[in-house]
Formats: sequence, C-alpha cells, structure tokens
Amino acid sequence: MEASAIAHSNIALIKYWGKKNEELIIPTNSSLSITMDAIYTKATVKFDKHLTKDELYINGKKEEGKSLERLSKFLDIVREMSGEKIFASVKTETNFPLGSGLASSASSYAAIAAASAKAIGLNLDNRELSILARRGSGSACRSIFGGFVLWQKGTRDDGKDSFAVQLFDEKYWPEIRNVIGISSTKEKRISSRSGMAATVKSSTLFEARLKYVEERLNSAIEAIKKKDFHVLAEIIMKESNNMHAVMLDTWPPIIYLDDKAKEIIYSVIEYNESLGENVMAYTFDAGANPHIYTTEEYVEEAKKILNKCGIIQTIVCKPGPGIRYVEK
Ligand code: 2P0
Repeated sequence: MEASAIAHSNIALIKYWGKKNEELIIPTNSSLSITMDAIYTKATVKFDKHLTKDELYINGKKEEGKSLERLSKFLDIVREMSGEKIFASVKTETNFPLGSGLASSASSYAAIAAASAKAIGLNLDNRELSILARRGSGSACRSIFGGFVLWQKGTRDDGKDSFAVQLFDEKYWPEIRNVIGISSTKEKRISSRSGMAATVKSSTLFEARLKYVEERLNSAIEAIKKKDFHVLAEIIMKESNNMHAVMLDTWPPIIYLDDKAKEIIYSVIEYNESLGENVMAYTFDAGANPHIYTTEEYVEEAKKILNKCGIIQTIVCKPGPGIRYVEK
C-alpha cells in the first residue's frame, strides 16, 4: 500500500486570502494561478498496519508537533473515505530549499493527496483529488493541474463544489515566465493560515476586496484568452497590491513586504513605463520573495532588476505540469 506522486508549486495571479469555512477550507473568493515547472515536491506514502501512529519525514528529517498533527488530520480524511484504519509513513522531498521562504504547502499537499489516495486504493479523478488536496492546504487544490488553473470557490456549505479546474494547459502560452527572487530565508512571522483568518475577522477593507476581486479574476481570464500580457500584467500587480493592502489593514497588522520588495515594485513600474508597455508584473505572496511574471525575452531584464534591488538568487519557471505518479 505504497505510492509516490510529484506535484508542482503554483503562484497565484489572483490570490486566495480568506476562508469562509476554516475546517473545510472553503475560500471567500475564487483564485487563479499558474503551475510552476521548476519547483516541485515528491511525496511517498506508505500505509502500514504495523505502525502505531502516522510518521512524517520532510527532506529526510523526522517531523513531530504541528506539521505531523496537520498531516494526521489530513490522513484521517483519506482513512474515512476508504474505510481503512491504518497509519501511514509519509516522506516528502522538495527540490527547492525549504528555508528559501518559498511556500511548499501547495505542492506538498497536492503530492500527499495524490500519493495517499492511490496508496490506500481510492480511485479518484482529478476533480475529487483537487477537493481532497484542498483539505490539506487550500492552494494545493490548484497544484493538481498544470498550466493556468482556476480554483472556483463554489457555493455549497460542504465544499463539494470548491475545486480547481484547468483553464489552459502548460503548452498554451509557453513564453510565460516567473522569475522568482529568493529574498528572505527567515521563518515568516505570521503563517498564511492565521494571517488570513485575522484579515477576515478584522479588516474593514476586506469587504471591498471581495466586491472587486472576482471582476479582476474575470478580466485576468479574458487577458489570458487573448494572450494580452500588457493587460494581464496590470491586473497581476493591482491584485498583489490589493491583497497586501488588506493584510496591512488587518489588526494586528500583517506586513510581508520589506524594503527590497518596495524597490522591486518601483523598479518594475519604472521599467514598464520606460517601454510604454507592461512587459513585467510583480506579485508577492505571504512573504517577501518577489515573483516577476514576464515573457521569455525579458527574463534577463527581470533578473537585472532583482539583482539591482539586492536579490542574488533567482529561479526561472515556465508553466508546468499537473500531478503525476512516479516510482518510489
Ligand atoms: C495564494 N496564498 O493564492 C495565496 C497568496 C498566500 C498568499 O494560498 O490555510 O498555504 O493551508 O489553506 O494554501 C497560502 O495559503 O493556506 C496561499 P491554507 P495556504 O497562493
């Protein structure tokens, strides 16, 4: 009863920040992302009747405490779905440094969902897998699919219609790049999970965000359909700003952007202005690592901007594939 799967990270253009239901992980708004080819997690799950509790190894290191508890809660869902009451040993390996500040929960839980469902004998299609992955980490539901992915928030209270769908596969717009800067290696002060809960509870601007975010999402999809990077870039940047605005409006405030991030924001805007066209778009998640979405021909310029702003290490990603099963 063992299986391995690989899932790639995804970086949102329209962000998920806020839950309608914390237990079931149902979001307050739909979101849109691109799956990244160069960063991924491989998970191997083995259900073993000799085990007396679940085990978790991340990059070879045995984990206890919160991350194990979270995994066990997730595996309880898989056990309930299958009717099997067996503990599992779970090993995950990421190909990017975990201390890099790049979130690994999306790729990890997508890979764990796929590997555990297969190992325990559940025969799930990708939609069911997306719903399952969502229960591990919201953004993981998007990593089941490759290319351009929409997570539809759904309307049901049980979350059964809250899953991701692929809009376009990874070959649709192959020139797209995300130049990721590794900015901070520090553990973030506030986790996404507690941060977004605090925003929903305390930000007065959040209501306004929810009013406009789906409109922005539809405009983003239109721009992707037309492969209009100039329009898409403006939406991406405004959306990042908007999410970080509600973060700052949270009490106590959440501030993920640092001085380097601020320099990058101004530099990208200035570069676009110098060309009279948006050829790059910055976006930031729950951390200070910059993501510059651009097209192939501007990758070197994007790197130069990041270097000038004090960022040495970069990872260049293209649209990447969805979940795949591999040999151990
Ligand atoms: C996103 N983030 O859309 C946004 C942008 C962070 C900022 O998805 O509580 O780690 O496990 O559902 O999935 C981070 O949220 O949170 C996230 P949980 P998750 O990519």
